[in-house]
Amino acid sequence: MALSISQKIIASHLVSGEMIPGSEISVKIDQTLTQDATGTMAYLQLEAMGIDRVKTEKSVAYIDHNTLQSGFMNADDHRYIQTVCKKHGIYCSKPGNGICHQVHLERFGIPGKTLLGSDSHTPTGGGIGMLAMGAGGLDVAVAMGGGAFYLIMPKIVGVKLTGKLPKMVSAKDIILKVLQIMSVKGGVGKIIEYYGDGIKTLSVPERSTITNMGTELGATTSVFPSDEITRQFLASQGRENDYTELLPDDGFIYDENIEIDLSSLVPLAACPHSPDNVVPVSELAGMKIDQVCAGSCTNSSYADMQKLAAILKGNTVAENVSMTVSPGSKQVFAMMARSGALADIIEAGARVLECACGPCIGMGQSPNSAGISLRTFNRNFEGRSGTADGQVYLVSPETAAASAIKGVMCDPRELDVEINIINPEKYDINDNLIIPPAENGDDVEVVRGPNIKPFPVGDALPKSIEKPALLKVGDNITTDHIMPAGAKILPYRSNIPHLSKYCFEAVDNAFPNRAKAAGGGFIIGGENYGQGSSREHAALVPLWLGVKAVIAKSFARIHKDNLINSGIIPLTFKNPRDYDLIEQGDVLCLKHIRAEIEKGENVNIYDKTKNMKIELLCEISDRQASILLAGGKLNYTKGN
Ligand code: MIC
Ligand code: SF4
Repeated sequence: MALSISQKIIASHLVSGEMIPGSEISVKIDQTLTQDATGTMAYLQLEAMGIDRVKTEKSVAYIDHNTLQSGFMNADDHRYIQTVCKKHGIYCSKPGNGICHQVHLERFGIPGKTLLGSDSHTPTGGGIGMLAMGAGGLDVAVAMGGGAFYLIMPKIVGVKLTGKLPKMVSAKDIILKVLQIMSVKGGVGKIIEYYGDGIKTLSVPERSTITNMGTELGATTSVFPSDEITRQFLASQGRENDYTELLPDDGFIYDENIEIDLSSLVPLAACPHSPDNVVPVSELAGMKIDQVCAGSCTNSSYADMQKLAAILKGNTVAENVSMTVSPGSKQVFAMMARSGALADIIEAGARVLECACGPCIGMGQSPNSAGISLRTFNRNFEGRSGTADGQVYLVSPETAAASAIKGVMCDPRELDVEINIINPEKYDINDNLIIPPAENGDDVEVVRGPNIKPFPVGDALPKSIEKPALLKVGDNITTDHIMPAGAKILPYRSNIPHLSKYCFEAVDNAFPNRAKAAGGGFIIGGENYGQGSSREHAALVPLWLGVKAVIAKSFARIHKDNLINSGIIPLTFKNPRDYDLIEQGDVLCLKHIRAEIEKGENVNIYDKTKNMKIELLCEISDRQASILLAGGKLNYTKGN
């Protein structure tokens, strides 16, 4: 049988299940990555599971999100991560070394391997033919301990690229086009594989921009073949030995097909507040802008930075615009300095930030009130920038730089500049900020600061639950809505009680107190509940506030897993129209919930306020049912 690229990787890593779309499988994980905002929790869980030494081929902890140190909290967490890594066999990439996905691609990713990361943009690794997936920290901790990763076998969507990109149109415009076609929930339960002659025109950094932002489709992951271009990239990173060719078999038939002629693409922009709200930049041309931020794990490669520099060179950022540039890694940053690109960027008046996530996760650089901010990032969810009414547009580096100097949204094809960026034959390699683990961790002392508080662990599922509907929300609720990030809150990622004060802050700031007063209850959600980040805090914090179940029209993959891992039941409406029947405040009763989950039956909920019964589905595997019955994955793992 002809196999696709990801099917080949799955087949060679399959631990259980059959590769039938929709059924549960598990795969062996070769590599893991964590970042600090999810990593602290993942390592606390690793310790709680009693895992002495990681069993993966390579596990790396990156410190890239919480790099602002306006109190002791982040610095304490950095110390904790660095020491816990040293003890348990994990490499630690120090702050200043760069954004996890960029550094992992440069220094560690290997075609054909599986990578599980506690960050939703882990699929960046698909740019070199890895099966790279995001997951909650607990799933990553289990994988570090040698446990398999469970997922629903996805369908395979083929995106055939033909032709060649026109001048000033770039990889970002390709993925924005795919988002326009498929929407933010179009990729749920699917892997996106790119093929066709057009891929031969795309370098690894360009391919990785596409697989990175494939996350915004809700896809399990996105993958490019590993071919001559991959070999050249690995060779330029001094890692040619890591190369293996990985192509789809001739005659493989994709479950769905999309075809894009690259030569027909134009510069695109995702308008507020969703990455699939895509229009041609030309339609927005002339719109006055306030801020431009370049960087993030989507567009911070050396080539992206060189493009910015080429456009900014000899120009000045418009007086109404504040522009920031965050290089993706120390390697990129140092090479920009050596090539002179950094000087061109500084000279033009851009504000150069450290190589970290920075403004992408609201760590500084929030726009002015109602400010229009153009960002080369991957998410423009409402409030994510740190300014509640900020208007974020997602664009390519070319559009960002052109608009920065014009002061208005500008189609970069209008500029009179030639940019011809050639990827370096040899990148400058210096891994001095990657701390290897101790050979024998026994003597290493793990340092814990006062910011680290115990995390909540669920209780075994009771026979029945009667509680109020604490909150009713609409479609596409993101994890940024459920558990916001940003400079004010991120330092408390290892302090769930403190974080709980901000749960659903932008939606309804009375929620935390209401939940506590009621002794917990239910959340009612629409389609694609929990899209976006892998942060398990969006489950752990509701757990701490007493949330027992979320009843939604549909769920995003990682968040659904995180709810189950925390012992919160993810339920869907059998008839989605029943969503309209339940109102916030209704008292709901799951009379036989334990028995229903045990037997794998449909779940009935009684709305006592309305005196009616509503049929729900609990679409989970037997293994997930056992996790829920145990009150979450930690209890389940300890009990097995
Ligand atoms: C994000 O882009 O939202 C983050 C911050 O990288 C998250 C992880 C987190 O919340 O810590 C992600 O994408 O998973
Ligand atoms: Fe960091 Fe932003 Fe990438 Fe998340 S999306 S990993 S916050 S750069």
